[in-house]
Amino acid sequence: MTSEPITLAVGSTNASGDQILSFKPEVSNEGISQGKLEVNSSATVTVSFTTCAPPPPASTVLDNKAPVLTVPQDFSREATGRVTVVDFAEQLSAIDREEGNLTDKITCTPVSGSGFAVGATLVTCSVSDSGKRLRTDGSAGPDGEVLTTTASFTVTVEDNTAPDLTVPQGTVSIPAIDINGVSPDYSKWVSAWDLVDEEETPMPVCTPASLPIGLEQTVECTATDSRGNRSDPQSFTVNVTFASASRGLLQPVNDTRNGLPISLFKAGSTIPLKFLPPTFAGGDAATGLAGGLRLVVTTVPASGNSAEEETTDLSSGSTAWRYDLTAGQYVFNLSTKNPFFRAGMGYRAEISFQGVPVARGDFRLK
Ligand SMILES: [Ca+2]
Ligand SMILES: [Ca+2]
Repeated sequence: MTSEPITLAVGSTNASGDQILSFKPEVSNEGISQGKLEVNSSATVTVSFTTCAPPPPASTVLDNKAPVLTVPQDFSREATGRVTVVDFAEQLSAIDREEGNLTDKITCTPVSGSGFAVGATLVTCSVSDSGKRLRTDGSAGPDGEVLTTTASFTVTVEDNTAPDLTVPQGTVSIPAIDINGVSPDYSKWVSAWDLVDEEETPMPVCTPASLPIGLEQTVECTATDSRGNRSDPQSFTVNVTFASASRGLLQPVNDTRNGLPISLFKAGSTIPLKFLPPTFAGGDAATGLAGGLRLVVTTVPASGNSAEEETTDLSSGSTAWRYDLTAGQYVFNLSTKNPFFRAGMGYRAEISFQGVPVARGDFRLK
């Protein structure tokens, strides 16, 4: 290519006395790699150019870049057991400029899907590339140093769940150990299970700790795990009874449960009501009950008599109950002079201590 002459400013001279010209062609420099300068006496400069091939683009090897590793934010999970399986693989990713998706090469300690104990656990993940390098033109360059990226997050397993508490559904009967009742070992009837504590779940706490002799007493229990999560209270019913069952009356009142005929007494007479003492859990006879015994006499409708039962408590105003140490029996002399007692009627005598039956017998008046 040639161009029209252009006028250039004259600069200084070099050591040889040549004129040095400095100029910037007002044309694209793409095709200009060299030129030729001629200087004449009148300082007219003629510049001619030859066309050269464009220079090849510069192509250098780029530095390797480390993979970009993405891990979850710190997060929490509710415990599902002594250890809780936590899966976070779906939340991991790694992208490398030179090698693309490296998610499959991520390693974590502990690994996703591990069992995590209650509390905070630091998870550290890392991923390494293969050290590949690229040229600026996108072609593969020589391998460089392998680069590793590390990232951490915290998994916190929390236990906010109270233990499962199990109490009896029906009424529990517990024999008294003495006249004051019993301090039950509730672990025989009550249990708790906590997902995290498992077999180390603390025993439930039940109140009251001790119970008097008596029926239909309410016991309330709660279960608390080792981290202080307390269950809602649950209650059940306890009868504190005697170890021996309710017994029949002794002679002179026939025990009809043994097949004897019903005893017949004259109206207005005094009937001795006697029975053997019940026993406590250890087998000892309960001989100190006299002050708390209660007698209830009920009419038993005779055949053809449709009258409703009547009930009366004759314990007050009658001779007191006493324990006959020699005979080993409780004794109560029942006077039938009271108008409640009438010839021709049948009666049932029921004796209890703090509501717990201890003896029962039937008789008739003539
Ligand atoms: Ca890389
Ligand atoms: Ca728990």
